[in-house]
Amino acid sequence: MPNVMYDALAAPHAASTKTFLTDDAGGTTSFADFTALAAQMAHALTAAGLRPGGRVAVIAPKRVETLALYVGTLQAGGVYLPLNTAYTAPELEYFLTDATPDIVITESARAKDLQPACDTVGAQLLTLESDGSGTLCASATGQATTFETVERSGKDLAALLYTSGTTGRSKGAMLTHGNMLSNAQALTDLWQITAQDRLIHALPIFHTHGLFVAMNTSLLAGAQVRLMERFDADAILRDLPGSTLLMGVPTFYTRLLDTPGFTKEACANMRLFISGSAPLLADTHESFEARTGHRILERYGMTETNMNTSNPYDGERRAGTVGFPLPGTEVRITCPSEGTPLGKGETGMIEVRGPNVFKGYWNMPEKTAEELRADGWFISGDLGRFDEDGYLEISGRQKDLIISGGYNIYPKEIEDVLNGIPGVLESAVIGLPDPDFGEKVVAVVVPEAGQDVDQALLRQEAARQLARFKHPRSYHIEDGLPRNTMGKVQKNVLRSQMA
Ligand code: MCA
Ligand code: AMP
Repeated sequence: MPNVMYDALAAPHAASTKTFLTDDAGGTTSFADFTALAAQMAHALTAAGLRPGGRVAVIAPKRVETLALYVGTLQAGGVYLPLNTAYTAPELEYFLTDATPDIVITESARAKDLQPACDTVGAQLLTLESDGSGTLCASATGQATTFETVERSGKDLAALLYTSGTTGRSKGAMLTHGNMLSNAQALTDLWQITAQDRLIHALPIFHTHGLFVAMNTSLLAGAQVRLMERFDADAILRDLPGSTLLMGVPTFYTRLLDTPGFTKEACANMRLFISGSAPLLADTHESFEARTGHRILERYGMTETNMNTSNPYDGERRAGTVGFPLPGTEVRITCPSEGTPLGKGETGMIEVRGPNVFKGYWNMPEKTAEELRADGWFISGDLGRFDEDGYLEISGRQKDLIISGGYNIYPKEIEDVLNGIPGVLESAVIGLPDPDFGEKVVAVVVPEAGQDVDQALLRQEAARQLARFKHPRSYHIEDGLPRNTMGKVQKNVLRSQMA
């Protein structure tokens, strides 16, 4: 049966004995073994009750089996829903009850916490441990290594990815087979990824960057992937000579620049370094070139759209810009309040239209209507302008968002937690510059009149409810927050005060 993503990404490799994945322990998996494992995963999922269009929620370690689970989900007609392994139980409970998956895959250590939500939505819970054992693999092992692919057209959902909302609740971005394949094709062509490439993969596999940008392009091109459990500059240094490609967030590049031994010679075999998910400082760009002789290629994307723009492969990679719209994708600048297109060189809202743009937010028609225009333009929430040569510069964000080490953090979510603590009148969470993570989270808390707020309590409550990367790195107790005449908190004023 035709299945858009599976047919392009996995089926062509079913008989290939070439190495696809190499892991930290030196284990290798060929393309053929990978597609066989994906088929076994598809059987295991179906046996556990996955229906075409059903969601498979995955909170699992970065392993070959997890990637096979992704491809197996697509093959079985399911919708892949990856979730950050750092999320706390209350965070995960929200995603599971909102997405109502057929299947939830997680480590057994989390099973007890997640079982009630699974029971509520009628999901089957299977386990996948960091050593590859667990009930999922136990079920997969005995299954056939081929699977009758479930039909999926370009319009069918392939993935559901949550992205936090500026007004609190996270929104599930519905991505179709057509969205994902068109983007993978555009990037593979543009970045000239081929079967001769070997990608160093040190990103997490629960976000667009590490899963779709990195894995979909590699599968499409038949490239090899060196799968690292996490970012480790020394491990990358060891793998550079046998590799050609690295995709990372700016923190990867600043950390590599801080690593002795990261030299031109060490990078001699490398073809391309790609950066995204957060702004790459022009300074980092220049230092990187001076050190390695390579100009980092910066691109720009979003969960809702996959990638939108990229600096050129051939031609000038301009620091401080995210390049040109991808072939097939349109980008325009509009007036943030009126939505009308602005003139050349003017700064405004970045809007995106094309085959990469998602179908809408899961169960949130009003939110979808607010951000996705009827004629297909998606309102990104990022502000920018095209320079005189057509390179897109991102100048800021209209959405209240902090990007720390490539992870998006919505201040509102943290403020809601802090405001719920007894004795807290109100709070404001801001991002301040950080040399390692780009931005760091800082909380300003105003106690109720006559009350003392215990910082230990603030930390404790943040730890209970929020993933570690969202925790404020410092708390400041103040008598009040700066406001404009409309009563709105002036976060720009707070940022300069706190800086
Ligand atoms: C880890 N910590 C963090 C972060 N990562 N805190 C804030 N921001 C972070 N990004 C916490 C750890 O829990 C730890 O807490 C402490 O900070 C220091 O951890 P460290 O060991 O230094 O961190 P790490 O494990 O080396 O991770 C840093 C990292 C990682 C490699 C930059 O965060 C990472 O892989 N980021 C990539 C995120 C990503 O893939 N984003 C793409 C989203 P403690 O000290 O208490 O233990 S997709 C996207 O944005 C769009 C679509 C796009 O365009 O790509
Ligand atoms: P996410 O919600 O995780 O999809 O993150 C998407 C956001 O990351 C975008 O809306 C931008 O604000 C930001 N982003 C991604 N790539 C870049 C980049 N190269 N430069 C600046 N910001 C970026």
